[in-house]
Amino acid sequence: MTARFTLHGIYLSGPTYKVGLALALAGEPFDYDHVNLRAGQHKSPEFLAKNRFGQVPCLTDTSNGRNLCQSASILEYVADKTGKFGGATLEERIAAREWMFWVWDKLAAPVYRTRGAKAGFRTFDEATLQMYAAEATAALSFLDKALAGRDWLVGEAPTIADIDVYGVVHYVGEAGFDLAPYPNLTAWVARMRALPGFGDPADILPPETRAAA
Ligand SMILES: N[C@@H](CCC(=O)N[C@@H](CS)C(=O)NCC(=O)O)C(=O)O
Repeated sequence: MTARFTLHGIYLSGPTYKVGLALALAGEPFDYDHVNLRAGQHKSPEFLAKNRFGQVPCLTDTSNGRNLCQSASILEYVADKTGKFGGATLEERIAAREWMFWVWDKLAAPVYRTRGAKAGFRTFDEATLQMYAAEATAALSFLDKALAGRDWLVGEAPTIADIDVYGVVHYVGEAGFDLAPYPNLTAWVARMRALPGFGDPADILPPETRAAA
């Protein structure tokens, strides 16, 4: 049987992982379409017709033909359609959205870009790398304080804010930063990893196109 959702992405992509993780945690099987960025597939007319920004991830909802883009926006859609992780009240939904804007603003760039540099995909001069290290440290420290005395970023249960932020925090080690100085954040990471359905990128994103199991 064809799955309701098709995730278009690449296994190395943090934003693609966030969406795959949200679907996995929601218990929603999905078909997976490997987009070959090296070959420029994300700039092909067929792909641009799905995502005008020419980026992964993209999520197709085959029940209505919608193609969704921008990982945080996709998480809101998944929460809306599955009824999971969206937040219990309007206040929680607003707070979740605020966290998702915050993480892209303050943590995603320094972590993802430094990780890209470590893996040899990106090149930055030393001053830029130092700036990213300072930004990552400030944002991780902020997150650690925000998690003091609470289990989840918003309300009393995990939301797409946690999934979205986890989708960046997961790569902190690969970027060469350390979570050890942040006990609240480290405990939250353990809670995320204990959620039913949780998987690492390698569990969730295959290196090739694959139908839902
Ligand atoms: N803000 C976007 C960022 C997506 C993004 O940066 N995707 C990268 C792969 S991780 C990509 O497609 N890069 C190719 C490009 O931008 O041309 C999101 O959250 O979905």
